[in-house]
Amino acid sequence: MDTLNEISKYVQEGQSIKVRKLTISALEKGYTYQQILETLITAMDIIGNKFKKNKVYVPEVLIASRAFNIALDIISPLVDPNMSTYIGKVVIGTVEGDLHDIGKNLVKMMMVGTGFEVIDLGVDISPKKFVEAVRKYKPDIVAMSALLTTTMITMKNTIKLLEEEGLRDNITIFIGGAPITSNYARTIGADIYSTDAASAAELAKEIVS
Ligand code: B1M
Repeated sequence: MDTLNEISKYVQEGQSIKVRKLTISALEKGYTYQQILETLITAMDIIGNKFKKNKVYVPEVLIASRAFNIALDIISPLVDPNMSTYIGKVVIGTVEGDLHDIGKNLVKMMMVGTGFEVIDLGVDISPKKFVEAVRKYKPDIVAMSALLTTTMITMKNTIKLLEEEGLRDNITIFIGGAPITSNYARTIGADIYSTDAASAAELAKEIVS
C-alpha cells in the first residue's frame, strides 16, 4: 500500500499517531501538500458516507476528524504566504452550538495561503464572541461556518448583533458550510457565500482587492 493510501486508511480508522508519522513521511517522499489534502478529504468523505448510512457512529467520526486535523496542522505551514503578500484580515469561527471544524480549518488554511492573516476563534462561537472579536481585531472579513441546519440560524443572529453594535458597515460577512446556500446567505444579509474552501479564499481575495 502506498503512503497516501495508508494515510487514508488510518484517517478512517482514527489512528492519529500513524497519520502524523505517515503525513511527515509522505512530505519527505515528495508528495505535495495538495496530494495529501486530497487524500484527507476523500477519507473524510468515505467516513461521512458511512456515518450517513449508520455504518459508523459519532465516536468513530470524532477520532477520524482528530486524525484529519492533525495531518492538516502538518501541511498547513506549507501554504503559508510570505509576508509581502498580506492582503487583509479575517476573523473565522464555527457558529454557536456547532462543533464541526474540518471545513472551517480548510477555509482558514486556504485563506492563509492566499495572503490573509486569519484569527481563528474555534468552534461554538456565539454572536457576542464574534462581536468582541470584531472590536478587538478590526478584521476586513468575518467568516462563519455551520454544518448543522439547527445552527445556521445563529449566523443571522450574529449579523443582527453586529448591526446593533454599529459594527456591520465596515466588514464583509462571509458564510459557508454544507447546509448553506446562496439564497440563505441573501436572506440573512450576508455579503458572500461559497461552497468550498478554495473558492472561499479566491472570493475573499476579490472582495478586499
Ligand atoms: Co456531524 N453531522 N454531527 N459530526 N458530521 C454532519 C454535518 C451530518 C450531515 C451527518 C449526516 O449525514 N447525518 C449531520 C447534520 C445534519 C443536518 O443538520 N442537516 C451531522 C449531525 C446530525 C451531527 C450530530 C448532531 C450527531 C449526533 O450527535 N447525533 C453532532 C452535532 C455536534 C455539534 O456540532 N453540536 C455531530 C457531531 C460530529 C462529530 C463531532 C462526530 C464530527 C465533527 C468533528 C470535527 O469537525 N472536528 C462530525 C462530522 C465529521 C460530520 C461529517 C461526517 C463530516 C463533516 C466534515 O468534516 N466534512 C458530516 C457528514 C458529511 O458532511 N458527509 C456530519 C468534510 C469537510 C471538508 O466538509 O465541513 O462541509 P465541510 O466543509 C466544506 C464546505 O462546506 C465548505 O468548505 C469545505 C470544503 O472545502 N465550507 C465553507 C465549510 N465552512 C465554510 C465556510 C466558508 C466557506 C465554505 O466561509 C466562511
